Amino acid sequence: MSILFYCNWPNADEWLTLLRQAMPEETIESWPGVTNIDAVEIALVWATPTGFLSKIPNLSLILSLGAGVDHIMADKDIPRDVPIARVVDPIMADRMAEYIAGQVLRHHLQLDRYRDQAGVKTWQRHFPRDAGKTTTTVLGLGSLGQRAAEYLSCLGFRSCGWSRNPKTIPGVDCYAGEGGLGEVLAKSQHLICLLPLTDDTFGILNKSLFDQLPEGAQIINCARGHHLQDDALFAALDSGQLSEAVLDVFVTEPLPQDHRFWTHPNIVVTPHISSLSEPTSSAQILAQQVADHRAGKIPENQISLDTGY
Ligand code: OXD
Repeated sequence: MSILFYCNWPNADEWLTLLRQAMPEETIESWPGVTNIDAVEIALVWATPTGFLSKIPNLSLILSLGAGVDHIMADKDIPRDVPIARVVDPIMADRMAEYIAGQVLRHHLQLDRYRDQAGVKTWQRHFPRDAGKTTTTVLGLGSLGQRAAEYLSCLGFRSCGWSRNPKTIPGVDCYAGEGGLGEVLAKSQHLICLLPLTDDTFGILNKSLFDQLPEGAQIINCARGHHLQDDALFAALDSGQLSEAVLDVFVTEPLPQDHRFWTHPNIVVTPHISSLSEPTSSAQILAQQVADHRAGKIPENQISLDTGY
C-alpha cells in the first residue's frame, strides 16, 4: 500500500526526498508517476484539482502539506468519509509571529517615515504611542494566531485575540463570537487576520469591519486573499480610515503585474512568505501522522468537515 505525494511547489523534489527519508518503510510516489492508484491509501497534498481525491479508490487519509486546508475543502467532491489532517509546525508558528511582530513594530515606530526622511536628509522626530496603550488584535486563534498574539503580548502591546469559540491564552485578552468581534474591533489599532477561509469568513475584511476600527488602523492579512474585499480596502485607505494594509496572501498568486496592490502607497505586498513551511520539520510531523494512522490512531490536527478547520 502506498502514499501519493501531490505538490506543485518549486521545492517539491526536496519535500519528496525528506518525506522518503522520514518514513523509509513507506512507498511514496509523486503524482503523476504513481504506478498503481488502487494501492494508494494516503495522500500528502497541496492544491489537487477538483475531483482528483475522489478518484483514489482506497484512500483512508488526506494530509495537507501546509497549515491551511482550504485548498482541500474547495473541492466539493472530496470523499466525505476520509479523515483530513494538516501540518501544525511550531517553526511555522514562530515565523508567522516574527513576521507579524515585524510589520506591527515597523508601523508602530513609523520606521518608513524615517527612511523617507533620511532620503531627503530631514531630522524630525515623531513620538510613538506607547505599546502598552496600543491594541493589537489577532483574528483566528489557532496555533499560528495564538503564537502571534503571545508574541505581541511579550512585546508589551495590549494583545487581544478573537475566535469563534471562547479561548483562554495567558497574556492575551480573548474575545469570541459576533458580540465579541464588535467590541474588540472598536479598540484595535492593528488588526491581523489569521482566520481559516470558510463560508463564514469569506470577505470578512470588508467595509463594515473597517468602519468599526479606530481611524488610522493598520490591517495585516496573512490568511487568504479571499478574506479581503479589495474595493472596500482601497476606499478605507483612501479615506484615511485605514493607514496601511500589509498583504501577504492574494486571490491570484503570484500577484499579477498590473494589480493595483503593487502601486498603492499604503499597501505593503509580500509574496506569501509570512509562514514559509519548513520541509525538514514538516516531513517529520507528516511521518508521525502517517505512523499514527497506520497504528489505528487518530492523527493529530485532524480537521472537521463541518467547520472546515
Ligand atoms: C499554509 C500556507 O497554509 O502557506 O501553510 O498558506
